[in-house]
Parts: sequence; C-alpha cells; structure tokens
Amino acid sequence: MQRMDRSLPHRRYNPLTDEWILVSPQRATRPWLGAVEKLAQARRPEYDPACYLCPGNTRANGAVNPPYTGVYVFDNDFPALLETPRAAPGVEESSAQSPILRSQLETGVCRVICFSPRHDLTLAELPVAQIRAVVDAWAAQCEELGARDDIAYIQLFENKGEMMGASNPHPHGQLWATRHIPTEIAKETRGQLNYLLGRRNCDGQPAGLPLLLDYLALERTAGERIIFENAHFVCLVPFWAIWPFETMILPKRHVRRIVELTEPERDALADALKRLTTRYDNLFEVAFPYTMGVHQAPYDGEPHEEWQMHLHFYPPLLRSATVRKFMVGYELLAQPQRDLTPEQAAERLRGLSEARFA
Ligand code: H2U
Ligand code: ZN
Repeated sequence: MQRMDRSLPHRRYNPLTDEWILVSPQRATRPWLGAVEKLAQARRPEYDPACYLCPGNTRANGAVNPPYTGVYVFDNDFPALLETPRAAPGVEESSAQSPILRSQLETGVCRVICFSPRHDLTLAELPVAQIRAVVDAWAAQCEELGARDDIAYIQLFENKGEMMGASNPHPHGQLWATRHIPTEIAKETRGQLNYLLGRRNCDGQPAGLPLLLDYLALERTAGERIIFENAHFVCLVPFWAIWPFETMILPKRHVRRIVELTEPERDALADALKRLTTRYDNLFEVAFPYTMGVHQAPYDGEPHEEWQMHLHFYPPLLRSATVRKFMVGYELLAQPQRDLTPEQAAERLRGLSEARFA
C-alpha cells in the first residue's frame, strides 16, 4: 500500500472517537531546538502539616485522615455527584418532553485516591511496588463500584501539576463513578463496536479482534510510534494523538476492564507507569504535568467484547517546562491541530532515559 507524504499538512482519523485531527509538520516548530528553560523546583517536605491529604491531617470538612502507610481512598468531601439526590416533589428525574431540551438526573460516587503517604513524591518517583498498590486500589474500587446496579461507568484519573488544575502536589488521583456512561466512553464504545460489527463472518457473527488489538499489531509492525513495551503492555504515541506528547498504554491481550488484569499484568502495568512517567519527567527535567486515566468497558451488565482497556496520558507541555500547547482558536472551533508529528514525539520519548533526572 502506498503511504502518503506525511511531511505535508494532512489529517488523521481517530477510529476510537470517529474524529479527525489536523497535522501540520511543515510548520517550523522544532521543539527539540532552541533554549529549554528549566524551572527551579523547591523540594517538598515528606510530610506537610498544612496538606489535607497527608496522613493524620484534618481535611477541609473536618474529617481526619488515618495514619495511612500505603494507598488511601476516601469519599470526596466536595463531590461533583451525589449518591441519592432528591428531586423536588412533583419534579421528574429526567425530561425529554422536547427532543431539544433534554436532561437527566445524574447520580454517582466521587473518591480521592492518595497514591502514597509521602507528600514529596510523584507517581514517577514512587517505587514500582507502591505503583502496583495503586493499580490494586484502582481494581478494588472498580470491583466494588462496578457490582452496583446504580453505577454504569467508573472513571479513574489523575490530574497532575498546577498547569492541569491539580489542587495539591501530594500524589493523588480521583474516581468518578456514574449511573450513565459519560460522553468519551460512549464515543469509544461506538468506535470499537462499529469496528467489530464491521468484521462479521458468513454467519453474521462478529469475527476478528477488537479494534485496539488490530491497531496494536499494526503499531508493533511499524514500530515508529512505540516508546517501549514490557511483557504485558505497550506504550505508544497514538497515530491520531492530539496533545504534543500524548501517549497510550495498551495491554497485549484482550482485557476489557482493569478488574480482569492478572497479578503479573498488574506488575507490568505498574512497571509501564513508572517508566512512562519517568521518561516524561526527563523530557523537560520537570515534574511533568498531565491528565491521565484508565478507559475501560462500562460496568452496565453488558459483556462489551468490543472493548479493550487502555490508559490515556494527555500532557499539555510542548517545548519546555513552561511552554504549553493551548487548545484554542481553530482547535476549539474546528478541529484539533498539531505541528510535531506523533512519530517525532515518539522518537523523542524513546530516546529518553528511564532513570529520573536528579
Ligand atoms: P484534584 O487535585 O485533582 O483537584 O483533587 C483533589 C480533590 O480533593 C478535589 O476533588 C478533594 C477536592 O474536592 N478534596 C477533599 O475531598 N477534601 C479536602 O479536604 C480538600 C480537597
Ligand atoms: Zn501531603
């Protein structure tokens, strides 16, 4: 098959979300040239008496954290969702009297997940065994919440760094679990389902592998967007990446949900998280900001054979510790755009050390 000239402006298709992105490699932005400013970063203390996530401290609403020594999960004191909201008498829980003005009551659970008692460390600096404990906590939360019939989806995520809106440098993530399937998950479910249904055998039964496993095979053959792999996971820059150094971590076998990961796979996921976040920190020698999260099949009682779980990392930085990409203008109004190609981004990330800068 003829490959198009990827040094010219082109658009790339994201089959997960059924969206296009614009790539403009001819623009002279060559992020690896020119001055790279370094940020002076103050070393944080191991324990901060003013931190609402440190062990033993009092949170904003008066609750006291236990003297925890590993991963610590608690219900968010300022949740975006309520478990049992009461509609006012005579008011419907959902309304679609008009196809234009539709609303539904949303219920769910919001929790905060402290990755470590250590205030001064980030995921990249935690020992792999502690990251493994985070993976176990994620799976345990999904086991518990996924069994509930008022929960259809559990979004695990981490906002890291002030640039991404994290409120506290203490290493932590969150989960929001909802009665309805959120927008991005609905898109990815449709994308994966359409792919599987497009490959029926002569009996009309879906045949072949899920979208992301076929995609992974293509990537492993091409090699140019792969950053590294271990026994059970591959880390790559997606062909359709939007953010300059956006990446994805994918299991090598068909895994729909995080709860299905075996012990060795959980170890391998912890290893992949450690290696990727360390490379990120080394890119601009800074605690690299990002939003990351696990995408997995809904917990709505359906099998979702089309689904392959994966992790997305969306980092905002482009050129240095202080120069970020903004999704504004054309991107907000028309379609996302990037200058640095995904292949160039992968090459840079591949070239970095897995020992964190000192
Ligand atoms: P972010 O840093 O990603 O915003 O997460 C911190 C969360 O911690 C945030 O959702 C919650 C906030 O509501 N929080 C508490 O639950 N208790 C507190 O005492 C302060 C912050
Ligand atoms: Zn703290």
